[in-house]
Amino acid sequence: MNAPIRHVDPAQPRHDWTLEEVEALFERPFMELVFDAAAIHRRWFDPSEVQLSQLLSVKTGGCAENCGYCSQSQHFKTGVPASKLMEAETVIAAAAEAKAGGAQRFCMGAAWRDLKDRDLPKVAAMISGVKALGLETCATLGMLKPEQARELKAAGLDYYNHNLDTGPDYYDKVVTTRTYQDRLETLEAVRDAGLSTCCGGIVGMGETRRDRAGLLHALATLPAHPDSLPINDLMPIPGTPLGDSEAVDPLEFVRMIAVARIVCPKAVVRLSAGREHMSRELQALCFLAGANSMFVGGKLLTTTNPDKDSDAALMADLGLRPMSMEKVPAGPETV
Ligand code: SAM
Ligand code: DTB
Ligand code: SF4
Repeated sequence: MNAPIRHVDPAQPRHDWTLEEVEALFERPFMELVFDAAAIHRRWFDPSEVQLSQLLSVKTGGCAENCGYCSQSQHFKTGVPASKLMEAETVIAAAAEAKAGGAQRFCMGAAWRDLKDRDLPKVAAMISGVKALGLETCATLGMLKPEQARELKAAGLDYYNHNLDTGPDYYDKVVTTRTYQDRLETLEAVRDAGLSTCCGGIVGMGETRRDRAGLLHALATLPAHPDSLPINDLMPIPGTPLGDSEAVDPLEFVRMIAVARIVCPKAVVRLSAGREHMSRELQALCFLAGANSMFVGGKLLTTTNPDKDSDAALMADLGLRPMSMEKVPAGPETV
């Protein structure tokens, strides 16, 4: 039967979830789980609103890390050529175009293990320029030192994306050039600088349901819940160790979204990579289960995403509209 949810008000954020409780959510009858997640979603957000983000790879390929899912690692032959950090003006022009196309948030991604101080002035210039366009700003640049996080904040950065990617017990099956603890330390620097955190992970890397619960448990027991929580469905990249991974059952993917919504009720849950191979019906279920953001614009970092017209049609058919930005949580979660 249904495992009881321990708290009095199921929509109030909790930071004391146990792994067993999170696993028990995954085990619930599908309809009950989605219904509860949808109810919690409505408590904190207008369920007809979806935030539209656009990504740009500002520095592609040649990365020193060996993340087994990634097209940009120099450890694997994926055919993605390495390129240098883009000029700030080029990035700002791309952001202006994204805004004109309807994007509300612009995320700049770099294939770096960590941010080098020598690159900071150029990165700060792009952030300031994108912010000045009136877009919400996000960056994902690898590991950060506390001082660097403060400089990014001063430049106008709203969110820093740094994913835990999977549960702690599965992490070293996916990447060995850094540890879970390294990720947690950057997240701490990000929070301490007053930046909002964007932190989630990937399903479809051969992990178990317990590992998926482990990821959401790790996120829900952070000192502050992520403000933005991306759930990526693996885009299998030929040439990477995970290039032949078996696809995850779509209903299991919906469960992941629903449990994320329940354990981090105030987070903007982002339906991230993998929409390209999802049916419209599956995406509709994800929005019902609490997803309220997606990447738009035809391209993610190095892989493809649904085009503008098909997303516009999907939103129209589902009665969804772009999120009014006053409703997006303005700063880091306080506990
Ligand atoms: N280098 C930085 C880092 O790893 O933090 C930023 C860029 S990295 C590409 C950002 C995130 O994209 C990863 O943490 C991972 O969750 C996601 N990602 C990368 N490749 C992916 C793939 N093939 N499928 C799904 N998600 C992917
Ligand atoms: C996140 O969690 N997903 C985005 C964003 N954060 C940076 C990246 C998805 C990348 C998908 C693979 C690619 O395009 O290279
Ligand atoms: Fe580098 Fe990020 Fe790709 Fe890992 S996920 S290889 S850190 S770009």
